[in-house]
Amino acid sequence: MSQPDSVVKERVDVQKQEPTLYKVVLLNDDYTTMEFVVHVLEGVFQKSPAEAYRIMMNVHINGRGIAGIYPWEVADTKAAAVVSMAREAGFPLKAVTEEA
Ligand code: TYC
Repeated sequence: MSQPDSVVKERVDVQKQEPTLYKVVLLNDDYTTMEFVVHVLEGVFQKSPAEAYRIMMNVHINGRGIAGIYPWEVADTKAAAVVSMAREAGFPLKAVTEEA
C-alpha cells in the first residue's frame, strides 16, 4: 500500500555528530599519596605506570592535570570512580569534569 510523498522520510543528514568530549581533571591536595594517585590513574584510566607517574607529577606540580578525555557518560563515571575509591581509602582526592 503506497503512502503520500509527504509521509516518506527523506534520508538526508544521516551523518552523526561527534559527541561533545569532557576532560576528567585531577586536583592536587596535600594528603593523598602519590602512590594512590598513580594506582587510580592505572586502574581507572588505563594508563601505563610511566604515564600514570607523569600525570600524577604534573598534577602535584601544577595543581591540576588531565587524566583523560571521554564522552560525557564515561567521563562522569570515571570521575565518580576516582572520588569513590579515594573516600574508601580515606583520601580527599578530587576529580572534576570539564568540557574539552
Ligand atoms: N600532592 C600529593 C603529595 O605530595 C600528591 C598528589 C598528586 C595528590 C596528585 C593529589 O591529584 C593529586 N602526597
